[in-house]
Amino acid sequence: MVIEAFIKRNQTMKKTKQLRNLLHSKNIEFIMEAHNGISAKIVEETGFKGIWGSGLAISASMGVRDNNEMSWTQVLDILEFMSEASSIPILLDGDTGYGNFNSVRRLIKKLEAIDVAGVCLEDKIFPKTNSFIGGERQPLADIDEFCGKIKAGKDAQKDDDFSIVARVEAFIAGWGLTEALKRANAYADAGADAILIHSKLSDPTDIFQFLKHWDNRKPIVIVPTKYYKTPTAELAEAGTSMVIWANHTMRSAITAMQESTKQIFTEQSLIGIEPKVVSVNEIFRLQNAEEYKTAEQSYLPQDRNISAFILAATKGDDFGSLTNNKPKCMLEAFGKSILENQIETMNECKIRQISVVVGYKKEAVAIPNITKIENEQYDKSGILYSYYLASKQFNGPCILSFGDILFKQHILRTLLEAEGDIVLVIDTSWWQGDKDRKIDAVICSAPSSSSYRSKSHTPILQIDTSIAKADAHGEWVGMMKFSSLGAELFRKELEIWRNEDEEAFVTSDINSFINRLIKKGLPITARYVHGHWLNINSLEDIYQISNMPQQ
Ligand code: SPV
Ligand code: MG
Repeated sequence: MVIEAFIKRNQTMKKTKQLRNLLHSKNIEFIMEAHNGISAKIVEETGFKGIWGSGLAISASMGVRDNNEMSWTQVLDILEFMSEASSIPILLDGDTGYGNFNSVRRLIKKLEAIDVAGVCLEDKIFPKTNSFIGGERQPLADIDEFCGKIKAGKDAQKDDDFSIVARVEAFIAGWGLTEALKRANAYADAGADAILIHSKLSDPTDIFQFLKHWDNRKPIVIVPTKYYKTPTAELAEAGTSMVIWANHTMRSAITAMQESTKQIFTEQSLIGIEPKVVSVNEIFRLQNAEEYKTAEQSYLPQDRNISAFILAATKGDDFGSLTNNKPKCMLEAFGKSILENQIETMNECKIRQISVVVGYKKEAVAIPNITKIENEQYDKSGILYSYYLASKQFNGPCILSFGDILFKQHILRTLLEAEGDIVLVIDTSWWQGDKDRKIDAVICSAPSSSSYRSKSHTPILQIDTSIAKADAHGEWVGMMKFSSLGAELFRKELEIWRNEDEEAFVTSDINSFINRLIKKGLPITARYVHGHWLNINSLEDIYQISNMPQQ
């Protein structure tokens, strides 16, 4: 909670200001190494208030040496990802500034453009070598020349809060306290915002000597990589303002990568490694994949991501022994099951994400590339309960369809193109109406019209099997479409009803629920079609299909 509150507060404060506050904080502060976008994010999530853009770790992550083998613009490319991935300030390890005073000016201009809060410049000669590799042989920069870089940098920055930390390498290069202090003072005079005093000793003698003689005119930053055994309290006590944990994100990543690859290599299997590594979902979380999903819904044409739910949990009452071993959706029609016919049509309309609510003889629904949603209560509940189970998986716009209907592709296309949040396909052909069975008749605000100017969708006023034929405008085919909003409204209303009256809810049919939504004022509309679909309800229907001439 504390970390979350901190992150939230920081998101509103300029990164340059955040770094400045850290440098001038009354307490000792800590910044942590990162070397790419994901490590920057991890450092921030952990709770650190700042990031060290380590030259060593960034070059190592690219598989090259800490000798300015990466060009400075290549470093900037990485840094831009790091900056984008985090809202805490980054202090870049800018080595020697990658050249002379003019390079520093250009560098700072570019750093400000990608919201990097500060740069640390070290008083060595370009191209540099890491301080822990033969440091005593490394030449130091001329003091005046280095001061010129600092001045040029300070003059170049547009944001007053951008920080330049001057790094004194005197101890690294084998010089003593006098040289270190001389340089630190000169750099402070030149305008440096803080001094980084570095040491490669495994004890903090040099650093403590320096701090003892430093008059606190500028904050002091240290990198205790080699004298790591010194308790932090002692570092604070000695007058350190900021500690850089300079390379441990990279080093721990290397440990983990070496161990994991070795294990997979020797075991030739992933079984042993799986419990030791984060899930792929954790990668998605760090990448903020969730936001992408939401954005897709706002900005992509909705139909492109439409999913489908087919309600196929029931046995069907009128099929005799045909449904002894399978639900009616698996009965054959035109050489394949009803369900496969439907799925094929959906696939042809580019709907790939298809879920089927199964119940009776669910194992018989053996179709590849579908997701099964199990309705354990298929024999105790009404069809609404299958809708309810489907609604729990709603994620954006979707088609819902009965599992016992066949329809031509153009009907589905018409529905996909229809406007509206909750749209039902309503047939006006009545060709099935001659049969002696109840149909899901609907009354709309207007009948279907062939006029060019007629509206493509018409509000539905009522749906019921008891509506007299003379009053009805058509028959619901059993298919409907939801926009993201429609799906969300539908899902919420199902939940509300369930909470209100569980018993009625569980046994309800879908028509009662649609009428309830209409009464509540939800926008439910009809998309009229004319024929070219089939509802398979009985043995007679199956018989008709088998004898139906192809036209
Ligand atoms: C870095 O992290 O690249 C540093 C610190 O400059 S050190 O490696 O200690 O020189
Ligand atoms: Mg470095």
